Amino acid sequence: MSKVITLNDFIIKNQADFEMATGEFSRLLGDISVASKIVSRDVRKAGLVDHILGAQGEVNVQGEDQQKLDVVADEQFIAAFKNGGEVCGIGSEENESFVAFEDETSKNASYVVLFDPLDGSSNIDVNVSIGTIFSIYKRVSPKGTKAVLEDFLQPGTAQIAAGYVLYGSSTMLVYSTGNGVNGFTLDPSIGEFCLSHPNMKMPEKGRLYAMNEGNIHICEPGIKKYIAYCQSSENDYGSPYSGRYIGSLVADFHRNMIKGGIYIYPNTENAPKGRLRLLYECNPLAFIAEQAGGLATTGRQRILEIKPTELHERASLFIGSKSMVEKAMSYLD
Ligand code: AFP
Repeated sequence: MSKVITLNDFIIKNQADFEMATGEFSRLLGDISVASKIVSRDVRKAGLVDHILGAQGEVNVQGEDQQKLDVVADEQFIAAFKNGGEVCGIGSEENESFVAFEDETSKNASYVVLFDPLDGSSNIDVNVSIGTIFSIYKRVSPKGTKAVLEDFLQPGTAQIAAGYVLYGSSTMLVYSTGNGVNGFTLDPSIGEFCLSHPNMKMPEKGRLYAMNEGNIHICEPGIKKYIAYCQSSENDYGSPYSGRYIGSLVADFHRNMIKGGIYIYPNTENAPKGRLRLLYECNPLAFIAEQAGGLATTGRQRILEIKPTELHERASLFIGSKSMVEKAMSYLD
C-alpha cells in the first residue's frame, strides 16, 4: 500500500527545500487549509441549516446580493489570517476596502492575501459546485507597520503562491508556489487533504468551451466569430466543441485544467472592462494556468502583467489550454 501524502506533509517537505525558510509561509498555507475544511463543512450542510442557506439581505461592494455562506466563508478566512499572524492584511471580494490587521504580530508579518471566499455564490442554493480562490504576495510596505493599498496592487507576476478550493462532488485544494501545480482531495474520514493530483498539467488543447453565451450579442464581433468557430465542424477538432458553463469560475477552470478547454469572459457592452475581478479571480487562476502549461490573457494582454490600480479592478479573461487561448485571441483585432 502506498503512503498517503497529506497537504501538511507536502508543505513541510517543500519548506525543507528552502534553506532560509522560517516556516511563516508554511503556516500560512496551513491556515488556508484549515479555513477551507471549515468552509467545506459548512457548504456540505448548507441545505440543512437555516442560518447558512439563502440570501444575507445585504448587497456587497460589487452590487451583488450577498449569500449567507459568502459572509460565513469571508469571516472564516479573515479569522484564520488574523489569528495566524503570518499576514499583515487581506483584500476580499466581500469587503470594500482592504483590512489591515492592527496587532503587533500581524504588523510584523511578511504577507498579504487577496481572496474570493466563495466564488460562484449564485450556485449555492441550487447545490452546484462553488469555490474559494486565493493569491499570496510578499508585502511591499515595511514590516512593523500596517498594510497599505500598495501591498495589494502588485501585478500578478509578483504572486508567490496562488490556489483555489473547489467544493464539488469532493473538496479539492489546488495550489502552486511557482514550482508546478499540485492538487489535494479532502478525505472526510480523516479530515486531511491528501495529494491526489501531483504535478498537474493542463492539456495543450481540448474540445470544451465555456462562456456565458447569453452575452453573445453584446460582445465585440471577434467573440461571435470565435464561438462560431468552436461550434463549427471546420475547427481543428473536425466537429463542434462541447459547450460547458457552470457559472462558477473555479469549477469551469478546474474542469478545463483536467480535460483541456477554454473559459472566456470577454468585455461586453454592460461590462466594458470585463466582469471578473483581476486581483482575486483572474490573477490567481492565471498563475495556476501558466504553472500548468496553460495561458491566461485579457484577449490582448497577459493577465499577470497588468498593473492594478484598484482593489476591485475588473478584467476580461481568456484562460485555459494554451493553443485554444491563442486561437481565441487571433479573432480579436
Ligand atoms: P461571485 O464570486 O460573485 O459568485 O461571482 C462568480 C463569477 O465571478 C464567476 O465565478 C462566474 O464565472 C461568473 O461570475 C458568472 O457570471 P455570469 O452570471 O455573468 O455568467
